Amino acid sequence: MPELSFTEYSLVFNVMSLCIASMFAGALFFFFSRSQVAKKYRPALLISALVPTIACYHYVRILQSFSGAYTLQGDTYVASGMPFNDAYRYADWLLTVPLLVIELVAVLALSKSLSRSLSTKLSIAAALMIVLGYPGEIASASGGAWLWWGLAMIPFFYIIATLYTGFGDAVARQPENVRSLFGKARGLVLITWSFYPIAYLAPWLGLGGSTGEVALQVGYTIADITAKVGLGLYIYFIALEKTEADAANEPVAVRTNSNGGTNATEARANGGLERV
Ligand code: RET
Repeated sequence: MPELSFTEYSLVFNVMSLCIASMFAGALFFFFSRSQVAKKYRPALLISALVPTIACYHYVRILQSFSGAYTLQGDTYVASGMPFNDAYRYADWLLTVPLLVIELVAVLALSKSLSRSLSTKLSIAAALMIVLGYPGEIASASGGAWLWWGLAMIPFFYIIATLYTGFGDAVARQPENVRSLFGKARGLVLITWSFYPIAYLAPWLGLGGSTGEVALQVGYTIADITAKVGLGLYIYFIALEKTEADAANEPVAVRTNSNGGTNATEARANGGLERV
């Protein structure tokens, strides 16, 4: 572990701490938002809540491992001798990256067969990408790192290509607002996910030392918040739009309630028609 100045150490520590708070808040928000959307979109929001829950736990461990790897000497943080355990990140990604692609498919509520085939293909590719990347992350020679990087890039491109071309006309058939939100969610995946394979190579491209270490830790952490909570927010807005669109397309039976209002909104939030 390279020596870190007080400011560098604090930056990494505080960004990881911010990440724990964001993941916790995101998990709560997505979990309790399920009641705002129709039943068929709730699994997508539940997965959006599980992802930051898993990450929140792992970031507690990552932060603990990071602070244990350093000890303060004068005004500089030096290696304590305890290794920083990068495996927590990979364990987190192995669980959450497949779930992220599944939530993106789930929120569209496509036909069962298309939904199942897309989720299976994408989640297997996502897990494979992480498994293939790990040996390179801990490699001590650049040859090994490049080899595993190259292998992990195959499922990476497959996932991006499938997100852009593998949905057939299922995306085109969505209401306009949903199409636009889905396009942005896909763009967010493309941009945030592209950061990881670039950051991975940083130590082998000459960005070493304390600047490299701080950039890598801060970069991964911010990318994780955006990829998990940011994508979850898109999923939430897509689910809300689809709930509204479904309700607008159905002949909603309206009943006047005791307050003189109607139950249409409640009926929609519950997944469609309320028969009266
Ligand atoms: C690795 C290894 C090198 C090649 C590639 C990689 C891709 C990693 C990605 C990780 C995404 C993580 C996310 C986390 C969410 O919080 C494994 C670094 C392609 C794309 C989205």
